[in-house]
Amino acid sequence: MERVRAILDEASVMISGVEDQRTLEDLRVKYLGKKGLLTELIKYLGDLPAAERPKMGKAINDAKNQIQHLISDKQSRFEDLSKQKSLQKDILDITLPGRAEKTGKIHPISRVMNEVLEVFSKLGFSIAYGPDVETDYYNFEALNIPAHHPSRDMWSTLYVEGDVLLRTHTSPVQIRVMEKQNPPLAVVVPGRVYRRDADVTHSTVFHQVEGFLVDRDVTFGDLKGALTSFLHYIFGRQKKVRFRPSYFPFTEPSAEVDVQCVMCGGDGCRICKGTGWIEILGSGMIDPNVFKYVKYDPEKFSGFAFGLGIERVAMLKYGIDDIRLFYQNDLRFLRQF
Ligand code: FA5
Repeated sequence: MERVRAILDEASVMISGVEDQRTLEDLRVKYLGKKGLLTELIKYLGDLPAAERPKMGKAINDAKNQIQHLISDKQSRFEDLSKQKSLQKDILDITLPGRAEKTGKIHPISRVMNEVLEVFSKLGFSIAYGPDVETDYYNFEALNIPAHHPSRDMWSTLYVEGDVLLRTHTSPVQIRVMEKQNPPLAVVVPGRVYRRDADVTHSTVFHQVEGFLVDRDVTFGDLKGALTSFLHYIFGRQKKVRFRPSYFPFTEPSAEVDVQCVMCGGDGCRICKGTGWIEILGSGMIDPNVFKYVKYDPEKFSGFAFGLGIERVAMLKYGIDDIRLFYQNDLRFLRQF
């Protein structure tokens, strides 16, 4: 019995002094394990007189329970401690401001394109589309530009193969629509076009919106009226614009429209090549020869057409001095719109 008490006393002192899990486990094995001190004592029970065995057995069991109790206590204290430590380490400050999600923006070219289409749809125009890969016939021939004609030089054309090319303007869609529909019609055509062209105001791939209106008694006054309303919508009434006589094989008479250069306010700079103006569109009264290709009677019908450069409009609207910025996808640039 003394030995039991001595083991219990020693275990109590040892367990209360333990500071880590591993030593605690060692102590459990030492006192309660299969070969532990108390388990060893049980082996000697058989040597005792039968009358003393129950008393002794109970004393060993009680000692075992007490030691188990001390170990469990210590164990749960260790667990609390490590929980506290990890809470301190992984502290979550719910008062910190959150990280804002970066949201996408509509690209300035799409934005201007949508705005232009919206203005023309308010003026009663419907929308049509045509292919980027075109034939010589639609891009040139049916627009009154025969193969031998020097005006082909106006469009630095990228050919795919033979008579197949990347359209140099949206004008071929005029022919495609007029082949299928009879006047009266008022249509706009948004699309990508391609030319072997590149500098601060010229891109190899750029966007145009074609517009055309055919009816009886359409005059140059109608063209000027429609385009002036459009320009006022887009740039405001205070912006200076001018109609300048020009030449296109598929219109007669023809005019180009310039807007005062935003970079220099009209004084002349590298963007406007010293002229003070930036050209945004070509236009004119549809040439009667074009009507012959689509079997419209030029005696009955007349019409106007125009082709607008979207990048140029965006440059003027937002004061952008290099067309290439639109295609570089630099987020610092794109986030400003
Ligand atoms: C044409 O493409 C004619 N099809 C326009 C037209 C349509 C005239 C209907 C009459 C009737 P032009 O080559 O000038 O014309 O181009 C029209 C507009 O596209 C220009 O005013 C300019 O704003 C824009 N543009 C032309 N080349 C480029 C380029 N390389 N990069 C960006 N914009 C360009």
